[in-house]
Amino acid sequence: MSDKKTYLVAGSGISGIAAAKLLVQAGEDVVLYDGNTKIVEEDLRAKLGPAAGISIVLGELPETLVEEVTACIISPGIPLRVPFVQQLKAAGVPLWSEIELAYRYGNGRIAAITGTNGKTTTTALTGEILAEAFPDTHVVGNIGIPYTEKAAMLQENSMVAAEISSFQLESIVDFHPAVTAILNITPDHLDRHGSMEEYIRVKESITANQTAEDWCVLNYEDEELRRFGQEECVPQVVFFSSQRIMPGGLYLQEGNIISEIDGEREIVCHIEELNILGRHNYENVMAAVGICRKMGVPMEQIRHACVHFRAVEHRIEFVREVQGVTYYNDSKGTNTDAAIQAVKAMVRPTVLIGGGYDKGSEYDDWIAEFPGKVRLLILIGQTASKIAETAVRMGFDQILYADSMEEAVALASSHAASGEAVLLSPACASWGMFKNYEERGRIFKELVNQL
Ligand code: UMA
Repeated sequence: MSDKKTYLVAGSGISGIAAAKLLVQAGEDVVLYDGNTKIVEEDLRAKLGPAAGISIVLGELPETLVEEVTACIISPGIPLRVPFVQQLKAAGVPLWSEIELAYRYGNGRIAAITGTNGKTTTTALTGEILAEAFPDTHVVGNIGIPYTEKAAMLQENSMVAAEISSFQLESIVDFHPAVTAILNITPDHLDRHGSMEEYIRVKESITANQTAEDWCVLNYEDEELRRFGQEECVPQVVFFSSQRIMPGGLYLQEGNIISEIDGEREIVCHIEELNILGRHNYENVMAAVGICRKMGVPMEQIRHACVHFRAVEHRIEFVREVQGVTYYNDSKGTNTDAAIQAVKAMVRPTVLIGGGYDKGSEYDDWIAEFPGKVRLLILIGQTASKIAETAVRMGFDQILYADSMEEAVALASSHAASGEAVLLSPACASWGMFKNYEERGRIFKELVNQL
């Protein structure tokens, strides 16, 4: 009898395709399943490449199939409450998230990063720091590169920086990173997890298989994470804080990022040496430093990577300095919450370019952050007059209008004085004027680079 197993890969997005390819390469039988009947099977086969010969099931999952399955690899976007998953569970079929599969087939030392906000930036920076010391470094996960896509090439001495979402953590079994980090936990994805308690439990389960030999980096200023670190966390804890001195951990002091890990007080760098802005980003840097110190990177290499790190594209991304004016692209600021972070991060008087597609949002909270930060507002798009009315009602009347991004950048550059900043952070979606926020950000950067 063959010991070949049949794996059901659920979801045919980038996780499912990469998971199916990995299993086929390992010689297993695979059924790729997706609930969406509109998917064209030929398109999937094209994406599967060498795995194109596998069975594909679209729509309803036949009950007979459930009995044949060894394990189901579930894509992060599929909620566990859906009927076919419940059916598999009832039949005792093990459920593995796509990162669990990658962990089982992969090798190397893993740094796994989760949290509600900042995980992409922290993972990207962690990857860059690790790469300074270890040439065989891989950045994977929720950041947009399925972990299973890289699993087969991971060797014993490979380093992995993995961004892990709560969706991916729901179905881990043995996933065991050497170092984990939880950056913060604020309400998000509650529709999926049911309650804040459950969302917290899932996030903290990133440490579930860690032992007292391992490490977990936690934000001391997040009350829940402080409690978790002090009372429950099995691996050894490194705390970071942007608000107070953290003996034995990481903190900010007079603008310096300080590490006291391993009992040695070291200055990582001054925040003005960084190319990313804002308290939340200094927290991301502290987390990445803590992770990489525990992954064995010497401080000099950590420092070098930190001061050369550029923001993830479109997130308070430094573009260029022209005649003493610094330009930032925060096209990812597609809602007021994200745009508020960008305004708060500004350390110079700022000319702000905002406005865009109308999602029915209110702008009061965003404008309330302007005093002491925003000197002039340049408005574009459908929401221009709605934003202007709110601003004027709230006592802010330094407003100009532009019909295009080209005009907005020209206006901004002629009004911004040396020592000031120009920030594109629209608080609105881009639709109507642009295909998506990426296109909006790229056009802004092109115009700034032409100045
Ligand atoms: N599907 C079903 N049944 C369902 C639901 C979905 O069959 O009940 C199918 C859909 O028809 C679709 C497929 O599942 O064909 C999509 O799978 P997916 O949503 O898991 O998408 P992937 O393309 O595999 O991308 C996923 C992550 N997506 C989500 O978590 C929703 C990506 O994160 C991640 O980059 C990628 O794996 C690689 O690891 C995106 C994300 O939005 C960026 N993440 C959330 C966040 O950051 O807040 C968690």
